[in-house]
Amino acid sequence: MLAAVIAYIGLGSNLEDPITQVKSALQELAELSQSTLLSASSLYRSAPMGPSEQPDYINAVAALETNLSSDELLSELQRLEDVHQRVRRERWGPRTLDLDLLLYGGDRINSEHLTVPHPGLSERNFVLIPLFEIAPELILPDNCPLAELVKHCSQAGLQRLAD
Ligand code: A4P
Ligand code: MG
Repeated sequence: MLAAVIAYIGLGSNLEDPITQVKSALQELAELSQSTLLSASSLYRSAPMGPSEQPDYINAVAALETNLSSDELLSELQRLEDVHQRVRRERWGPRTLDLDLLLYGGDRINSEHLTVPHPGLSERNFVLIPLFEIAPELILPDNCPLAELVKHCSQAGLQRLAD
């Protein structure tokens, strides 16, 4: 069996009651096999990146301790997206649930279907700020402290929701 690693998952939704979508996805992550949900950030409301004619997003980040391989975890995340009847229409367009594998331990992965760290990680405030909330000491695989990225990231368009 693989040694357990800590993976960070980015959650996003901007259709069909996004707050409920993200909360139920967190519950589903807590029930994943060979995995334990360690923590979850607050929910954040964020202005859409990409086409602006779409509703605001709800975003959050979760930390998962898992014995699943990165490929197995990606398959599970895609299965959960399907459970939420995610319709893939246009790139960066609206969606009921998007689950991104942000980090998988300290691994760097570049396969046909998986890029880790997630390519958008370092420039998206709706990823960096929730990640920092649950992992303020995190060092990224390129040895850059998360705190450094957060220091230089604008919080424009991002609002933490009360619990
Ligand atoms: N894939 C490769 N690496 C990964 C990874 N680390 N995690 C592949 C997850 N998937 C990964 O994904 C397309 C393919 O990426 C998958 O088949 C998988 O093999 P997708 O989720 O079907 O496509 P997508 O999400 O439409 O495209 P993309 O480029 O991944 O979009 P993003 O980067 O996820 O952005 N604005 C706000 N405010 N908040 C958001 O959450 N999200 C997006 C989507 C746009 N604007 C947003 C937000
Ligand atoms: Mg995605």
